[in-house]
Amino acid sequence: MTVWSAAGQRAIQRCDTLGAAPYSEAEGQLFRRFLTPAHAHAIEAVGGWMREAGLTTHIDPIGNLVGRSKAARDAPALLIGSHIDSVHNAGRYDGPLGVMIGIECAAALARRASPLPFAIEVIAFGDEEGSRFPLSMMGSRALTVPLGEEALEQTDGDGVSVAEALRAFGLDPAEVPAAVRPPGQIIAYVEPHIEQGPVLEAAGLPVGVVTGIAGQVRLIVRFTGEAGHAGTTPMRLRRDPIAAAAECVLAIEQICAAGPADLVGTVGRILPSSAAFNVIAGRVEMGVDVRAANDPTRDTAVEAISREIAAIAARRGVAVGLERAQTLPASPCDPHLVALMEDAVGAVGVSPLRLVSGAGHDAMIMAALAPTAMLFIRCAGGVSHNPAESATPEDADIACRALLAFIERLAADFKGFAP
Ligand code: HGY
Ligand code: MN
Ligand code: MN
Repeated sequence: MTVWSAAGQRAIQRCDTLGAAPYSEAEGQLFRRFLTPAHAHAIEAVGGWMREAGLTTHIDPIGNLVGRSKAARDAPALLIGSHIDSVHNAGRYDGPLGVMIGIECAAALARRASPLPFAIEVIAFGDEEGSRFPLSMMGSRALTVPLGEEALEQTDGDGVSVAEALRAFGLDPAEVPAAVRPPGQIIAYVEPHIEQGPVLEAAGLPVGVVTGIAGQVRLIVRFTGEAGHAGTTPMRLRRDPIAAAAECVLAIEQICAAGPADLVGTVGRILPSSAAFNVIAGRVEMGVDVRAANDPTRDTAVEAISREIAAIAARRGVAVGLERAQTLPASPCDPHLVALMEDAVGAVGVSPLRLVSGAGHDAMIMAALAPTAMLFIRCAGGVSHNPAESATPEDADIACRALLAFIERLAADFKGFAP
């Protein structure tokens, strides 16, 4: 078995290990939210694997786990990483596989004959999915800007604030601004990640080169109708917010289906104020996710959706409030790094395919701090955010080799850091 097949095997096995208790909050499925005991257990395991690879580890003020190679203290670093939090009932590879591939590369580079001209840091972001608090990607955001009061006072479904969760995790919210990385410390950020789509599998390719990440908007829509008795309220007198929300779901689907192929709209959350057979709910909160490869397309769709929601609510006599909860601009990867990644993928015998990521990633936040690159790994059927998500040791192995070839090219190219 060549050293690399062990790397791919180990990366997949470690993701599988993290897919079960005590690294999950839920029995029989994977659910690992930011700053929970499951997150703390995952940090322990991943920290141990980082140290085995020769990295010195620490937890930063926002709860990210960082492993740094032996290099001069002030040496700038290439940051390799992804997230270790998950959605509810998640797959095992969305996030962790990128961290494990980073660890494998760090271990291989530690055996390199001559030292690299920069340090290697592998980072496991604690929050990317936003599955505990409304704002997502707090792990990477905290590296780019000081997270303010508003972010720290957000609460989860149990009313626990980010600040309280940090304290319970053993961290001090007052220290969070210290998580910001000064310009000049990071030469580039590279994120290996499963594709979470069908393109690589359809092309018969194990890895692909990401050119950019679609921008996304999250809307929270609050409908207020009139609660009533299901048996005694005539249909013509109803102001039913669930029916209004249902009509809006179909309208969102029609608007996005009529747009370009990369425009997508999803209602993944409809929360009624009551859930009973015999009650007309009084209120409904709906979550809408709209994405497109470029921001103008996305924003045009959001405007059309907002108009249609208002029209439907008015027609039904239902009051409606619409809040733009989050806007993530489309994020192009650095063209020079894309070219290096393309060359590296070719060097390991894979024909390079360029593709846009419809999924959001920490790389879109890290782009504020450093040039970014992403390497996609094929996943079966493109299935993700689903326990059926899967990737193979062979593809993980090829990704390790491609990423190592990328790092070698970056080192050959490196002329010192110009902050
Ligand atoms: O929402 C996303 O695209 C990512 O999985 N957080
Ligand atoms: Mn992810
Ligand atoms: Mn995800």
